[in-house]
Amino acid sequence: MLKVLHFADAHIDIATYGKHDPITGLPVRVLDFLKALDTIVDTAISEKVDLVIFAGDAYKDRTPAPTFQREWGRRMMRLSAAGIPTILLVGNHDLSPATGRAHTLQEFATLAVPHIHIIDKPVFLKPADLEGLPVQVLGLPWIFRSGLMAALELSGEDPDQLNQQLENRISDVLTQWLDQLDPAYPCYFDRPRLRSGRGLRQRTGHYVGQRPDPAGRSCQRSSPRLCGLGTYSQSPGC
Ligand SMILES: [Mn+2]
Repeated sequence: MLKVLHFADAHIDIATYGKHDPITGLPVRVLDFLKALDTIVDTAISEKVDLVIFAGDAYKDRTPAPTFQREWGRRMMRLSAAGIPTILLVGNHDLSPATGRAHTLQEFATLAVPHIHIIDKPVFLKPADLEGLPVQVLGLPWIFRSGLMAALELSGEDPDQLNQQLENRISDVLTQWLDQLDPAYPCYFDRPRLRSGRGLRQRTGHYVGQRPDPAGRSCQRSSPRLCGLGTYSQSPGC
């Protein structure tokens, strides 16, 4: 059986309150996040998981300080060195709304870090894309509405109409992917929340099937072997 470790919303740089640790110089609160991240990485290695799926938000700040990048990078490199295929999906906090800016996970792709797979655009990963693992992943990273509009060549004159158009196009893409699923392999659906109008946000669930969103309906209909993974938050902006 395939062993998958999923986590999300690391936000390791949230350090608004509290003292600094005199030895590392890092905020004590950050040390808590890093300890939790160590537990995740240790578990992935000790349990010999086949795949790690991170569903977005390594940091809170989309321009993280080098110290935080070092700490995140050290831990991802442990997964890489252990030879564990690791998917890092770009979340809303990992991406700048400004066109052309790199996201916070960019360097792993630029430097082609072994076993680290960055999802920064909608993608359907098959076994051949995932080092031969018998698994499929539908990756839908965070895309700001302006970027989504540009990618889909939509104009934004009427917000309600635009939301509907976006929803339809995303649903179309997902439906096409779902039609191509190989029933021989399990499939994971990896995405953060979609950023768009309130109406669409309310209709898009974090987990497949838990809320009445087009992706959820399509996925439930398509395959009982499909599992949704995502970020989880009860409040906007997380
Ligand atoms: Mn988050």
